Amino acid sequence: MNSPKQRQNIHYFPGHMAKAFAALAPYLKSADLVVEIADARAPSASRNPMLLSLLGEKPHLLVLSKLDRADPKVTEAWLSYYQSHQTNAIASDLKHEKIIRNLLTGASSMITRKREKEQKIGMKPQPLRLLVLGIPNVGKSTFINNLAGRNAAKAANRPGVTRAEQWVKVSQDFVLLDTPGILPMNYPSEEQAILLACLGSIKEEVLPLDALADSLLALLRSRYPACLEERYGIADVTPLSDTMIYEKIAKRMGYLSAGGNPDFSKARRGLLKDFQDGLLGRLSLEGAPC
Ligand SMILES: Nc1nc2c(ncn2[C@@H]2O[C@H](COP(=O)(O)OP(=O)(O)OP(=O)(O)O)[C@@H](O)[C@H]2O)c(=O)[nH]1
Ligand SMILES: [Mg+2]
Repeated sequence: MNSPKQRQNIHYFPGHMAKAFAALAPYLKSADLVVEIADARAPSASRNPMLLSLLGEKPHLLVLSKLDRADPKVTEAWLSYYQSHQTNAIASDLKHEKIIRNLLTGASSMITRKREKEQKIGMKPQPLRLLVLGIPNVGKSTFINNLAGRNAAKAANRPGVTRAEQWVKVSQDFVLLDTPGILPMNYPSEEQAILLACLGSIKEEVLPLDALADSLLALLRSRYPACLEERYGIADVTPLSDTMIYEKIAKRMGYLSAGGNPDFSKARRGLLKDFQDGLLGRLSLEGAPC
């Protein structure tokens, strides 16, 4: 896990992200509210401190996406944590839940303030300008499509889908700016990079897949052994070695070599894919701080 080669591999900041980061300042200036999207399954690792450092006094709403994929109790704990740390935050299933009401609640004080200001200077109400940002694949474009009620922004389950900024008018109340996902330039820890790769926010080629699956397995063993047991028909993972677990996964899922032996590489890939597709249940990889 800690070989110098692997450490080198996870520092990933392609040119288009540098460009997108440099382009943010003027958009930020004209925005009324910054909506930062992070993944509810790893709310800390999926935030980018580099983006937050730009915000200054700008009103900010944190939206934890993929609520339907995260452990509900853990998400609740994160929301209480934010509430007690003066962070405006909501959690949502951006794919299936109409988030307009949620957003209106989260942004209500900002809307009221803007309307009061406009009224004072005799100005017609203008739509609130929302700048949507975050790391890749967290659901920024999905958030915009959800509000717009149409596929106004391209969204897909891989990092780097949005490549350029795009304004989308959503209603009389909101105009939104979709932005390309931007990763931190440097990761504070290897653990964070591993979490981001599990969430699909870093391209798969960037990390050694086997090591990634092993890290995910370690996390799942400690946090959600029952999910592994249920999905792969294992009675008790506790006494088993990783190799034995992969062997059981391979047999259960039919990941076998031509000779009928368990294919460990396929079993590792299968585990990662099952997590990414939500087939292991609602799991959170990071608990809220106490
Ligand atoms: N289950 C679930 N899937 C979601 C949710 N939000 C987004 N997704 C999925 O996550 C994937 C990424 O969504 P995008 O909206 O393209 O993410 P993005 O942040 O715009 O990604 P980039 O443009 O690559 O930076 C897509 O497959 C979405 O359908 C959610 O709340 N729940
Ligand atoms: Mg996008």
